Amino acid sequence: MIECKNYINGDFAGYEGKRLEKRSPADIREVVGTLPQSSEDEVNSAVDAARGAFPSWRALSRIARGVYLDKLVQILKRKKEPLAELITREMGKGINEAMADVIEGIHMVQYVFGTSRMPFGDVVSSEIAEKDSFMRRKPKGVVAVIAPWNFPLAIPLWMIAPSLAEGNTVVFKPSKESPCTAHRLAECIQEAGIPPGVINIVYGSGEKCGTLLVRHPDVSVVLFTGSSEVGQQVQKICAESTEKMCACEMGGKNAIIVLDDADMNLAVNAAVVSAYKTTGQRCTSASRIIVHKSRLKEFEKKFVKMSQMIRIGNPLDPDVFTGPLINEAQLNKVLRYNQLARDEGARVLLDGRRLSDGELENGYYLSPFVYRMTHRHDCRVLREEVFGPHVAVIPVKDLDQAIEVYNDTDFGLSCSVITEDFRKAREVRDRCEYGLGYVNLPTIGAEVHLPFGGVKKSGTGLPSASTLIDVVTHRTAWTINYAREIKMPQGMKVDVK
Ligand code: UN1
Repeated sequence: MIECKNYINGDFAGYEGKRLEKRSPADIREVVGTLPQSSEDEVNSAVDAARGAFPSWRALSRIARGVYLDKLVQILKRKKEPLAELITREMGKGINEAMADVIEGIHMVQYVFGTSRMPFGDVVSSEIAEKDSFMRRKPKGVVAVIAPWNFPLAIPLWMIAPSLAEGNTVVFKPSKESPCTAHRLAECIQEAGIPPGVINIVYGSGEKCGTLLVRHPDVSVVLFTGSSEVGQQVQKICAESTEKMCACEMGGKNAIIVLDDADMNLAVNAAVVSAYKTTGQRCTSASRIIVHKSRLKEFEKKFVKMSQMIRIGNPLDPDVFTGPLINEAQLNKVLRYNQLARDEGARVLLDGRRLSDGELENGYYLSPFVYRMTHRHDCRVLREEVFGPHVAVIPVKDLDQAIEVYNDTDFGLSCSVITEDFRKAREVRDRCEYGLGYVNLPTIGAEVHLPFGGVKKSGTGLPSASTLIDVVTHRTAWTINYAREIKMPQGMKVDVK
């Protein structure tokens, strides 16, 4: 059992108040850890610590900051196995996926460490030969990181590592559903010798602790990954201040488009992976499969068969494909959407229900719900994010209709097309609205050196992962004159008359 403690100014802080319990979604009898519910004073001390550490951290060379990140990577690599096991126990995804989460986090820190020896600006030409101009990046200050539970290590590190490398300091608030991984990360940060105050961690609810952080006048940037509803609130609060910047990664209603020439085995495999990995609880998960009508029967038959075959159970068992949902509320939400699909006219191909036999009795397990539905703009289940094993198969008559159906949601995160025809793939590339596009692949599985982020309600247009560097830095112009006189651009005269 892990007693999570706020990590402020390099120390694990004491806490007198009532602790929340974090139980395993695979077996709610297991208490994985407990966490504090931070008070306003505690949040303020974390921000003060970050603000206090900012001048000396930014004054280090980028390479010196990178060296700390390299130390962190060495420690994370050594602790890969226990971290992955903890992630699985804490939030219920399969052990292989939990390991991929750890590896993705490590990749981000490695990537950022590598960039510490890369140029961090541009040399820019001037109209005046005697002038040198530069674009130089400067850190913004204190970055608040508010991260979700579905990637307890990778997503925080996507946001923390680039922020630190660029010279910012950080206050990180993990989700109540994944505090223990954050606590272990704090231990790794301490062991890496990252100076006190450079990164601080506070636990608590989004409503209280998250809001306090977002509102705090000393926070310069908010990096948020979570639901669209909360993301919109974060944006509103930040808009009240003139300089506070936020980058929000939010939901998705992602789809795979299966065209008439698709390799069917590939299509079905991509659909199963996209729909059921992490129990459909990735923002990149696919809950819509848009299928050309000439291949509909064949796709449905194979997809339903595979959906019945997947092993659902204890996520620590490496042979299990799909673990539990994160909590009871989420399980009930998925069941409500299953019912809504029926009410909205779905033809149910595979009924999803709560699984409670044997060892599943004490967890939040659900079997896949698969249905066929003709696309209608007013159909809520085809437009709203569900976050669970809930999949619509939507028949279309041609490529144009597939693209139209794909775009008819408020989201635009991840899109995949299964085709052998490069011309059709190009149409999808150019006409579908997404941040992550794939051909002959699942909608999940992005890599850190690419931009990660969507359009419409999926994001604020400031992608994270490698491109987060643009969000946590201010690009400044720096111009030097080497002439003995003032020479102006745009033909401006300087002789004083
Ligand atoms: C998320 O679900 O918020 O592309 C992130 C993927 C992962 C990241 C998902 N690399 O599925």
